[in-house]
Amino acid sequence: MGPIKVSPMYDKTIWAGDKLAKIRNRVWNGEGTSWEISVHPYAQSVVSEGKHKGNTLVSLIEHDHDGILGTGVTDEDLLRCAFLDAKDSLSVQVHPGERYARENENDHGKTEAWYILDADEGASLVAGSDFRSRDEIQASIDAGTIEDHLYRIPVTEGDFVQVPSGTLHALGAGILALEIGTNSNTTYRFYDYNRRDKDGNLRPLHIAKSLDVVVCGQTGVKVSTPVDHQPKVKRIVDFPEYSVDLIDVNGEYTLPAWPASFRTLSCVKGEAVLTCEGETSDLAFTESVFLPASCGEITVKGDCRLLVGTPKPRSVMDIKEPRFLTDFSKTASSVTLSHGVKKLKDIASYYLNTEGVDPETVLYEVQCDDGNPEVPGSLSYGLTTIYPNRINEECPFTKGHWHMDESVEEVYEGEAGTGLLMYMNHDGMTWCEKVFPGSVHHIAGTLAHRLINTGDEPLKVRAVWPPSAGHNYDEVIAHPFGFRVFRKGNELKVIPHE
Ligand code: M6P
Ligand code: ZN
Repeated sequence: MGPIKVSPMYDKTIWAGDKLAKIRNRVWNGEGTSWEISVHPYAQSVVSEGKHKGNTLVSLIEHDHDGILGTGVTDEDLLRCAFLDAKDSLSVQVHPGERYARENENDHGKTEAWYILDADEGASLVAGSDFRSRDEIQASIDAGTIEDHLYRIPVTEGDFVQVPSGTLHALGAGILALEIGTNSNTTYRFYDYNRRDKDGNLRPLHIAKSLDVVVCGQTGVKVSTPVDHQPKVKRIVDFPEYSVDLIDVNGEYTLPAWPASFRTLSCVKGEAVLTCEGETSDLAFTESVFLPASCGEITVKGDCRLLVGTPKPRSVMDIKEPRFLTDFSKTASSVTLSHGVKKLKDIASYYLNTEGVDPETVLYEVQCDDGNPEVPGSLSYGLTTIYPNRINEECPFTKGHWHMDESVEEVYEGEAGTGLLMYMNHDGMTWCEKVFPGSVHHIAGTLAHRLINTGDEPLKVRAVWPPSAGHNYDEVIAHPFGFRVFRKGNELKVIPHE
């Protein structure tokens, strides 16, 4: 069996935009959503071409469950593709997970991922909040300060935003997004900007249920994949429920068969010609097709970007690779890691005498899996490497900092080389701990901290800290650490900071 084409089903919404209608050259009457592929009772896709034309996808499944969905694939594994075309912001909302939806709504849970096809300049969306508890949310509702707590993510074409069930979220104004999500139509509207529809009515809110299902501290994750027309295959979304692979085709690509389950295939840039089992069909820009489990391999021709949604049947436990390795090489293409480099010229004023030393000398670098500074409990994991340079005998060091939030601690762990971890309290009292492979340092939030390489090898130190701590460098500039550390030959020489 080949790809199955179905007809889109449109819904009017108060926030609707006409970007999709313009792309599709159709008359627009305020439709903001389009269910592209769905077997949900709310909107059941009907086959639009071929010998099954006129039948619902559901009826095909009833006749040939294993051939269409795959053996062992059940109702709760199904996926839905839909467009959201927003001229105005959607309500701030939250979807239940599977367990709650089953027990309370006779529906499935909703986890979703948005691919941004088009976004107006400066567009952003909401995916998460800094609320730490339901009590905090309730207090903010009472005080009318919800908007101050929402976590906004700027987006542009090619961005993916992952929104697991339980995340407070709202697609923003000026965005056309394709949503690939689980098979659900349960939305709890939490906040609607007090806006009224054309008849002057507020839309109903579902605050109690929202509070039941919201997962505080859960934020959406953005992965940017700018359109560069270079052929590639990347797994961008890897939820427990399903994955989404991005496939950029420029020329020809063979999409292998996947007999384990059905898949969804969407064209989000350009257009493609698909050949499967000797039959050829077009896949237009913004079109999605359903690939039954029995679908053979597909040859794709064109200059296009495709998204493939693949369910992970819940009866099978998923065992994944770790996201990245200690050398910061990534095992999943959707992981973003940061890398900062400090040269002498960036921090020359911290040293006693930089004369004769090349300002381009790299003193240290920090590789990091950055947490989210807007989420109080989020963690960053970094590796600092300080190279064994001497700045006129002064040992190289990190800038050193206090945390902006001094209630926040940090842990360092020595991995290679030898050095010192210098501490300073608010009285200017300065002391050190030795750092060597295997040394562990639990840093109090009330102390400034700086690493110093006193050895002949790179000093490598791992660090774990909440990025919400912030870095206070100014205080260290105003009141420097009490000592400078030099090395003359094999001797350490410590002099008080003037
Ligand atoms: C560690 C952590 C980071 C810090 C880095 C470099 O990896 O403590 O927060 O940024 O060291 O230190 P600094 O910012 O003081 O130069
Ligand atoms: Zn720190």
